[in-house]
Amino acid sequence: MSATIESLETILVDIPTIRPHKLSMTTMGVQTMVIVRMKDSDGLEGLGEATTIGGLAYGPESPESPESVKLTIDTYFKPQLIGQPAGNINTLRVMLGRSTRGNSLAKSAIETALLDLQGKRLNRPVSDLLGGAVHAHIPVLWTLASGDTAKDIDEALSLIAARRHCDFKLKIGSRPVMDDVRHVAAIKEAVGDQASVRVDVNQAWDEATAAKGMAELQAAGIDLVEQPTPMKDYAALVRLSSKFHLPILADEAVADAKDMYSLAAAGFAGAVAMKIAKAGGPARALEQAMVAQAAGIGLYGGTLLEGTIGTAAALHAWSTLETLHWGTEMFGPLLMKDDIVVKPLRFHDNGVDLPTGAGLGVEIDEDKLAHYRRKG
Ligand code: MUC
Ligand code: MG
Repeated sequence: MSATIESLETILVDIPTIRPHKLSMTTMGVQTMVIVRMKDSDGLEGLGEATTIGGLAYGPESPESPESVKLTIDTYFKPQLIGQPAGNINTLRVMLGRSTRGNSLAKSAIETALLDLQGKRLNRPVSDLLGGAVHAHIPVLWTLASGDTAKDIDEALSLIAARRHCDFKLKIGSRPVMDDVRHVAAIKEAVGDQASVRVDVNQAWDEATAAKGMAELQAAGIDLVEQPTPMKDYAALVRLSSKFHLPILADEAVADAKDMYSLAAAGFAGAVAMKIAKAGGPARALEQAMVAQAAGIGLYGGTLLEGTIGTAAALHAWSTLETLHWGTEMFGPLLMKDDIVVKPLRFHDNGVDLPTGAGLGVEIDEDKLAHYRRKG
């Protein structure tokens, strides 16, 4: 008889960011992670994580907050999962999918914990469970979002010199469009050809503003524009993607494989930010990748600024893809002042190493977890 799920604990962890992280909809000073600890009847433990950005500020129309992810798992998922065989991840996924609409963040944390547990049981890395890693070192960009042009330039130049990152994403959309264009153009001018500079508007522009903004950004040498217009407005994304040779990266618009199919079928050309949190887990995110590949849409490994556990889970998934056309943004752990794992991920040479070892290859530092877990 295979091992069964014996316990499931969810823990809210708050870690301050190294500097304010300014997006069009919120400024982050702290990141909250929901850590899942799932134990089986053999005494093995699987880890999972869910994050979002700025409480309820980010994402879809029925967003999940860290607190509501914890409640969903504790109240609705845990009673279904306890006592079930831990080894058949698809059966458990179908069960949760039937009982619960949406809630992709909570589902992603559970799928991650199940994969970690399975990997530990089989003594194989999670990437092997997903078909095997094609890459052991994965490119990672950095987001410049201090809100101050001069600070962003200093940050970019020192990261280029350290060979920590050579691609940068700028968070724009909270200011008038020409203010943003001047900010972006100054950074591109300062880094020149040493770096690829992209922007993320996080849905802040209407279509006319986006057309003006994209024309200016194209002239300034920007490489990619992420989610310029509201997520549901597929027609605007399609029109803008055919108007400019500056490519668009669909982020909030596309959560999973079905969304990817709809946007591609509507005529979108460009790229997609895959996120395990949007899709409902690492395996689900890879389903989306297959649809995007079939439609000729470029792949990019996205983040909801997960800590090391969630970042490692996504890296195992992205490592199985032959081509990540736009690299990844799996820098979440670097934005936080501290970590709750024994061995942090190794970021070097403009990327990160895929963790090795069984499961995710990540171990909790119990003292750090006790220190940062939310009290009361
Ligand atoms: C987003 O919308 O892409 C990813 C990197 C970052 O700085 O914010 C996130 C969310
Ligand atoms: Mg984005």
